[in-house]
Amino acid sequence: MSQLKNDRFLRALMRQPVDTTPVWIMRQAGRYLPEYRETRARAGSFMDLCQNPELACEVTMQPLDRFPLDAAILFSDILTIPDAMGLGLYFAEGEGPRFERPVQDAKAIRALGVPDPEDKLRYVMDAVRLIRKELDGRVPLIGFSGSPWTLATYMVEGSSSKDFALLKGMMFDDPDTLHHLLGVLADTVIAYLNAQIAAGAQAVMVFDTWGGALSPENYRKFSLQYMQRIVDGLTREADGRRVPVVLFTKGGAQWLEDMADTGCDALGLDWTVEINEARQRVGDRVALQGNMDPSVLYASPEKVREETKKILAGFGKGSGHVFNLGHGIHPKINPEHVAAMVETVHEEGRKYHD
Ligand code: 1CP
Repeated sequence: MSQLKNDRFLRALMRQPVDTTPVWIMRQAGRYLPEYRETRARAGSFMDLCQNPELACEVTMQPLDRFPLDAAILFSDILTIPDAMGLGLYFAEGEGPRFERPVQDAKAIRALGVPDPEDKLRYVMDAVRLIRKELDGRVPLIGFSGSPWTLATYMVEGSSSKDFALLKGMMFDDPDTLHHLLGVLADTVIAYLNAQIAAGAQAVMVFDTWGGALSPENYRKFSLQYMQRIVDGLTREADGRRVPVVLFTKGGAQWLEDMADTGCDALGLDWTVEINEARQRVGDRVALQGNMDPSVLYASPEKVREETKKILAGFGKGSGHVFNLGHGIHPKINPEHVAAMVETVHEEGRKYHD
């Protein structure tokens, strides 16, 4: 494997010195880019795009060719796991993800097994291998997965949900069945992320998009406990280098200390917490990734620059900050505003590193 030409993302996650603050963007390959829409139209469905390693590699590279980003993220989706478990993922036009066979009772849940990542999810590993080749050491590649709790919301509800009625009903009435599901998912995520690392992922991120919908007690029991199992089960070194693990619970700002206690390397932050407060609370235990409100990018480039500077100043001097949005970029954002953000991070970021 070739040497990394730009490793400031990995160094910042390890809180090692960097020349300037690294930046990448959640959902950086996606519908706000005309070149993504073009490839997506050529692929057919969203799943056709994910399952074709050449096309997945092409869209992974698109944002890097436009902006000087410091990391690439595998183009895929968190819902490849339930699809590989047999739930039948599909995307109805303009409606988001759906499952043909959601798992809504103990019988369906007890029948689930852990899929072999090099079999049913081989297309993901092939994409990782191809992207690493194509990157040729330009920047590191991030692998990812959903958290067990977040995957369970889609698997039980059968689609996106606002209130998680079925899943939360199960949580209170039949917690043993839910714990069984979450246990199978944790084992699956460990195997899946370790396979991504073996295939070439140089950092991994766990997206707990819906953990913030839980009470503190139930967050610990039904989401954090399983992310802890994942952190404990992951390969933490590859090619003689640490493979950092980033945990992100959207709406989880009140639990940052507990998340840091898992032994992960970094926390993703949404924009509901001040980054300086988050830094004080976690101290030097973990690095922080975030946390600009994605809606800032609707404003003028001047305003985008101003808000970007505020986040950099909020974290302050020293390593341990990876600039990002607090959640995925929206499809209607003008790519020129993104360019203003990325440029400002690199220029202004120098002030905070010796
Ligand atoms: O039509 C299209 O092109 C589909 C839009 C789309 C895209 C671009 C979906 C469907 N997934 C993705 C890619 C994707 N999803 C990435 C790619 C890599 C990159 O960042 O460039 C990643 C990391 C994800 C992760 C993902 N998918 C999450 C976790 C992160 C988050 O944003 O909270 C979740 C919850 C999903 C489920 C999903 N897949 C797609 C959509 C529209 C959704 C969200 C549905 C919902 O809101 O409930």
